[in-house]
Amino acid sequence: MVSTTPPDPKATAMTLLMDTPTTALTTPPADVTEWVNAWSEILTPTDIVWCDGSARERHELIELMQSTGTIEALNPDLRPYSFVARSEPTDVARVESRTFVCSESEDDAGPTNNWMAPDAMRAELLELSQGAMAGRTMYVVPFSMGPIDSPMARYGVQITDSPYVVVSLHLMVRVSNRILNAISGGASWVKCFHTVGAPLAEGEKDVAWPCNDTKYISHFPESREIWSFGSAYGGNALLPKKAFALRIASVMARDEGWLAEHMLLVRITSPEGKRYHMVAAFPSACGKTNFAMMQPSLPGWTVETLGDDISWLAVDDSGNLRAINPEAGFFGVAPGTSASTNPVAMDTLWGNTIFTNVAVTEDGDVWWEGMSKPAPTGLTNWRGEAHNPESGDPAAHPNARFTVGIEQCPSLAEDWDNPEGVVIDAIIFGGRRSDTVPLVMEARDWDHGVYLGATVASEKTAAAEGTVGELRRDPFAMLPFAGYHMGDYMAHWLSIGETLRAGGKMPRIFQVNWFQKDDNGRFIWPGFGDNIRVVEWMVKRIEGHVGVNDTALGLTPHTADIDIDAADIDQDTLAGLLSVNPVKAAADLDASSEFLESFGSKLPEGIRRQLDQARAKLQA
Ligand code: GTP
Ligand code: SPV
Ligand code: MN
Repeated sequence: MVSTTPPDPKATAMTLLMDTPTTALTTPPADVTEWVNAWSEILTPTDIVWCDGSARERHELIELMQSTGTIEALNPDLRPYSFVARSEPTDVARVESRTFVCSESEDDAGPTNNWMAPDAMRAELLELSQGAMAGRTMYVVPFSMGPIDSPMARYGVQITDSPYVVVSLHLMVRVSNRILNAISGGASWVKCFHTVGAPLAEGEKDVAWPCNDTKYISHFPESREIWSFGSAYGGNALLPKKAFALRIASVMARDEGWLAEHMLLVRITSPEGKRYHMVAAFPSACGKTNFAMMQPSLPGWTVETLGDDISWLAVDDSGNLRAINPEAGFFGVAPGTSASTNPVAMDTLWGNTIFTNVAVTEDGDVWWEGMSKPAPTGLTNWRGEAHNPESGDPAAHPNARFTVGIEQCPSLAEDWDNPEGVVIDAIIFGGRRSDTVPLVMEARDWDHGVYLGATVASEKTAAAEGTVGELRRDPFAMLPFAGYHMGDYMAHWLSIGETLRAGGKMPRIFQVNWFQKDDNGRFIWPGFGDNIRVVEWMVKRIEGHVGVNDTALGLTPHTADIDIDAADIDQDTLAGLLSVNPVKAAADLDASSEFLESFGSKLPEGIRRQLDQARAKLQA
């Protein structure tokens, strides 16, 4: 390994920051510079670049990545200024088995997180990181989660040796050197260290997707730090997203009295012109982006996009629950996205988009399973080889993704980056369940709603490593993302309910399941734009226009109250989707109960009470 002396970071900063259109920053904050210098001594990068978030910087990195083969330009006539990246086949999704919450006490991480003592983890990663950036540039990326200067925004700085990560961050979050000024002014910031862990010897030729077989995605909740080693993919490497905005932010939220959630955020407008704001938590690859961009099939309804993956929620001075989207772009699932399922996403992806692990057509455009039928001939698959349709392998990786700025989304709400956020009328929980969970239910009250969130289970998807289709408990769709003990997390949700109750402004809580299947394995509910029919029912409930059936699981609709006019489904089928099978429900309750009881004394009394009530109701 070759060790080089990086240039004085301040001098580097001076020259690069001259270009910035955002601020005339003179000197980076001393604490950031100190942190950068300390890491650079360990990592021994060739040079250090302080990023400003400008279009020019992005352009230069895109040029660089084309020259190294990390990205390839698509046909500019079909997909202007858009690129495809192909990852190493070993680096295609979040690696939950290598994701750690390193709280001081193991008990704080809880049974659902991998834990290692912070000192031991630091020692291990420091050893791995010696010279890890040799031959590479270290980029210093200052970013804001949430509108800069919003009371709900939080700042961070990511160091990384991956230009792919820097460009992705440009598209997905607010990267700007204005944040360094805010930090100089005393704002706190989260330290995000990332390396692909692939040092280059002198003269060694780089590969298109450098990464390391050894991976660690480590979180230090007490010191608000993230150390990520070995992967360049998604949530493993784009640290502001899952690592910061969920794992570290959930700890900040616990300490400061708010919520950091794996939730989309939308504005629904009824034909009467009345607006409702809703958040929905579904596990990875279970429909958040699609819901957030819904084109309602019921006339007169509109859905405006505010966020598609993460929401930060807080009770304001008037007692309302408010939400912002801390991100500024999408890292969305490509397979299944089409002009019929999600035309808004297809429009959003017109250009300026980085696609990762998709297939490429003969004429240089993108393709993935579900985009069109039949598949075009002459595809290049996600590994860069000629696609063989006979092989049975997909042309695009099942977790292929698009990275694009939110401003390109045609359904984006005009005020999406209002620093005040929006007042939430309804919270929705959901999962991917072939059976057992009805199409929609309403919670009896807040605590029952928290119980519905706590008992979400979902069939696994390709968004993380593991067996696709296997059912797992995924409370609040936060199993891989809660930065502290899941039992304490549930207690925190119950306590937010108490605060809301004091102000008398309780959002409704619902549970949905778009994914029930028939005996042939086909989805029964039409889904996508037809999901508005379920949302319309929620609005009727909010307005007090319709009654419910009080079932053992929760409040379900009268079949006649869900408008299926002109939808591809009949009343009997709908009745089936809304029904509760007591035998399956009892088995599910047993599984939930076993999972929740594993929290021992950390399981809040409020959740245990709900479990007892559910059991009593099922036996009645
Ligand atoms: P992450 O980005 O991983 O958090 O995923 P997500 O929750 O945003 O999921 P997304 O909306 O990208 O959908 C994932 C997959 O589910 C895609 O293949 C969609 O086509 C499919 N999907 C989304 N909504 C529906 C629906 O209502 N019905 C059915 N059958 N499939 C859906
Ligand atoms: C998810 O898995 O929920 C995602 C993709 O949104 S990633 O950013 O990789 O976590
Ligand atoms: Mn997600």
